[in-house]
Order: sequence, then structure tokens, then C-alpha cells
Amino acid sequence: MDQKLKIGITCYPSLGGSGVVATELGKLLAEQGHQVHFIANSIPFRLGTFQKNIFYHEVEVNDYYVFRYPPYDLSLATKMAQVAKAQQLDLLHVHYAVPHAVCAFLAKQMVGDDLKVVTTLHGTDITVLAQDESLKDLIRLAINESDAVTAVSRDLIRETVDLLDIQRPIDLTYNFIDKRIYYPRDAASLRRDFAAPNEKILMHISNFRPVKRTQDVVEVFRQVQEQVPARLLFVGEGPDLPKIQWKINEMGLSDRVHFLGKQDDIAQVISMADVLMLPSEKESFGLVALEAMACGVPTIGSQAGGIPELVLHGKTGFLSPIGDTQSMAENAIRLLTDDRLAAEFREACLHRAHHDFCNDAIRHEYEEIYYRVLGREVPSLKPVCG
Ligand code: GMT
Repeated sequence: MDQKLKIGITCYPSLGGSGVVATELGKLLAEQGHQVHFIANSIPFRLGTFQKNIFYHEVEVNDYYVFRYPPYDLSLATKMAQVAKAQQLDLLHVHYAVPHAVCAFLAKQMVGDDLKVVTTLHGTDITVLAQDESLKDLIRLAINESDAVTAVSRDLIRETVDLLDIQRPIDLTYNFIDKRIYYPRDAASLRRDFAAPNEKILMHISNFRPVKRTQDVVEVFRQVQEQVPARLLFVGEGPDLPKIQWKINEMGLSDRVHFLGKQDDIAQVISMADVLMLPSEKESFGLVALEAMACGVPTIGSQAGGIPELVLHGKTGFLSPIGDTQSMAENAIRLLTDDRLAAEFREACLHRAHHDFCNDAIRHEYEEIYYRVLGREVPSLKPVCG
């Protein structure tokens, strides 16, 4: 019997870390010989060029005249069922409970029980949406009806169980980095474009939503640059951007802060930084801190959510209570003014990212879950990282 699987993947094709993880996982699975079918409303932005075993099925929304809001979710569920039948998919792996796990549940009703559903919870689908009473029952249904559920940190599992009173097991499957892409790049010449040789670079990368607490990034930087010659680089775009720009102008810091906008080659950009700033209010994992770690860059951040499971306080970064900008600034100054400490942290970052969060091992963890729900033996041994 053919051991390779036919897997449908649905994710938000253009939204942050969950889309990145889903797409990179699909590419890794395709490299292993599995057939991967992305089902989404546009091509996932990390998909890149043609790769064997990867297929893309676009969801088209029917804009019938009685619809005030064209029903994307129903079109997605229908497309999932159509692709599952036509391609004889073994399973759907959906990233995000709302609406993807709900759509997968509907698709399964149309296709039959042989189609298995694996749901991965990433963050605000639980920490924000599951607090909404009008969505709670729907999210609980989608979680309980999935054949397997994974979450990207212990903290997210705890929060899911507590908020939704979930009794079923949830597998912990951390996010990962592709070691072929995330390693310290030579950024010397790029660095010269932004900072003088004696200046340190602090960096923040996000979608600038309120949960990222970008105002804390600015406040920490204000305190740091009073003690250490430094620059602050913002990478990304999002709703809080105008507020940050206003605050920076008001503080008279505009000549020391640079906005790089959205960037594709994050490994190259992060390699310029001395520290990454992640002072989030909520963060189930913090993929960007892992990407930084894999490039040898420590994180100064908050103790929110799953961040402490990833960033080891005093080893691969420093963590403070949410909103404690003074402690964050002190930690950043400590790291930026002690070259020996910075070198130790850099080594610890590289070791941790490449040993504990490598693509091969985590991809295998997902495969184990797939074979388990299908009631089949896992055909390969778990690879060792490093
Ligand atoms: O849920 C969100 O806020 C967006 C989501 C995303 O698509 O980037 O981020 C979540 O998933 C990422 C990938 O697993 C995690 O690294 C982020 O920590 C998580 N965001 C939050 O928990 C705020």
C-alpha cells in the first residue's frame, strides 16, 4: 500500500505566522513525497516557485444578488469537499479554528468519515475569538469534531482547555524554522545603510496590531538610546503604524528610527539586528522570535503566552512582565553593552533554534499525527536535529 499521503491544507494565505507555518509545512511534506493541495482564497505568499507535489485550488466566492455578505466560508467548505473527493484526499489540515476548522467539519459531512480533519490552533483564534460568547460554541464544536487538534504552545493548550472547557487531548506541536533559510546571514553592508559602526540595532517585526504593544517598543528604545548609541528598525505594516510614527515624532526620535515596510527575506533583515523586541500583550508562540533566534539574535520581550516556552530568560533573551518597559530597557542595555554576554546569547540562540525547533523533527511530528488519525503505522523514524 502507498505510504504517502494526500493532504489538503487551508490557511490564511497572507496573514502572519500561521500562514507561514502552514505553507512551509506543506512544502516540507511535498519534499517527502506527500501530495499537498492548498485550498485557499489566494496563493499562500510563501509558496514561491513551482514545486513538485504541490497543488493550489482557489476558492471562488459566489456573489449572488441577495447576499449582503458573500458567504466565503460556505464556498471554502464546498471547495474542500470537492477537492477531497476529486483528489481522494486522506485528510484536511486546517490552520485556525475560525472559519477553517468549521469549514473542514462541514466538508467532512459532505465527503464522509474517511476524510480526517487535523486542526492547528495558532493564537487569537482562541485567545481573542474564543472569548466572544457568540463564537464560543462554534469553536468548541470545530475542536471537538476534529480528528486531531494541535496547538503551537503549552500555554495555548491551557488557554483553549480553560476557555472552552475542552476535554479531548490536544497535541503540542511547536512552530519550526527551516535551517536552510534561517541562519546568520552576512548583513554587514546592509547594516551600514542604517547604523554607524558604534551603533546597535534594535528591531521589531510584526503586523502592528494592538496585541503587539508597539508603543512599548518605542518607549524601550527611548530609554535605551539615552545610554547606548542605537537605531530602531520597524519591519511590517499594520493598523498601529500611524500611532507609532506620531509617537516617534513627538519624542524627537525620528532620525534614529527607520521603517522598512513589509519584507520577504526576513532572515536577511533580522541578521542586521542586535536584539529583537517582542513586548506583546498576547503571543501564543512568537514565530518571529524563533526566526531571530535561528539567525543568532536574542529577544527582549514580555512573558506573554507561549513566549517563555521559546525564549529562555537569561539564556536566549530576557523576558519581563507585560508593559514593564523599564525592565525591558535595562535588559536591552545589559545585552547591548556586554559583548561577552551578547556572544554567549548568540551561541545559545543558534543551538536552541537549530536543535529544538528544526523543520525535519516538527514536520515528522505532524506526520505522526496524520498517520495516527488514519490508523496507519508511521513509516519513518523521527529525524534528529542539529
Ligand atoms: O492569531 C494571530 O494573532 C495571528 C497569527 C498569525 O497568523 O500570525 O499569529 C499567531 O500564530 C503564530 C504562528 O503560530 C504565532 O507565532 C503567534 O504567536 C500567534 N499570535 C498571537 O498569539 C497573537
